[in-house]
Amino acid sequence: MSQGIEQHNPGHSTRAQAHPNIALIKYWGKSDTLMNLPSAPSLSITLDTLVTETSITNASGNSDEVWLDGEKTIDLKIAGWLIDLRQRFDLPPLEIRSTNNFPTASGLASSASGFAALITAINAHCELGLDNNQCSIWARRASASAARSMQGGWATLSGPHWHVESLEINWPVRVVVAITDATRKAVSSSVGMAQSKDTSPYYPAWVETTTQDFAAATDLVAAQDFAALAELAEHSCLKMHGLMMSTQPGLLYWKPATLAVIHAIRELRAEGVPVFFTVDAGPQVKAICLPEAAKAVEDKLASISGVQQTLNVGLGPGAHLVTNATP
Ligand code: 2P0
Repeated sequence: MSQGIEQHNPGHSTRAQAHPNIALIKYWGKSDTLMNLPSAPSLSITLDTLVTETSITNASGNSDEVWLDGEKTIDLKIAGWLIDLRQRFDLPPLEIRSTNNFPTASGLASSASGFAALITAINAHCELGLDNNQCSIWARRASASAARSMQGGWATLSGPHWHVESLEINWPVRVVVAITDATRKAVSSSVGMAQSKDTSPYYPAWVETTTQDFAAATDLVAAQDFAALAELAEHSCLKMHGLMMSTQPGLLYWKPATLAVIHAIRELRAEGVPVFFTVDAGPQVKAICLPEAAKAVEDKLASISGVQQTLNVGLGPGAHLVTNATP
């Protein structure tokens, strides 16, 4: 499967795009840090509008160059992942340029879209011959949530193979993102997960019940049972944040406005609006709603003090190539 460096045209550039995904049944914790295997399955929706675009060219020098949002960067996670990839494939030094049209590392799943776009672009550029499942396994080794961004729409990541699978359902929900603080989070997900596993007394119960939640949620999505999915997804989210808060030192990703938005969403649902919330490892709130409710949800969340910006997005495609131009 190894590809010779001499096959790569130095001027050739390959671009790929991928979108963040939002987990409704959450992933938090690993059973194997070397292969980055989650300790429990997760279920997600891949978004449109928010996008990572990554371009790959052969580097002019002898080492990789990584540019994130226009700044030359040394990214240890990318560097370590490339070492693993080179144990399997013969890659030339690469110039990697990646841009996000949304805040990086603030709970909007930039590592998910980032690594999904990266493996998609490298796979094509270096002719690795990986299929979508294999790409999702390489994406997962970098960031488990990245495996899910290989797939569009409703997707799952579960054992024993731990590659992405599509739920093969056309259920076009909308997601209103309420941004309350766009600065980088203080504790990365990988570090936080390890701390939770090592220190939280709730961790075994989290793993056991998330596996049950996942099975129930796949059935609810197949039945398009929004009301029951709303209750289960909020439970998964709050249970994950309970686990985070019970970690030592406690992981508290919320801002005051995060809680205000959660309460507003619960009030809307009590009034009959089909909407529920989820929150990841950051202070933003994602309100998942049926399409007819999206405008009212966005208007309500935008009016809350501390909400800096709202985004109203739909479901998007999996990672894909943009172009394969040779200048
Ligand atoms: C998720 N998160 O299921 C959960 C919910 C954040 C909270 O997956 O360690 O960047 O690189 O595998 O995938 C974010 O964690 O973690 C994440 P690693 P990742 O979306």
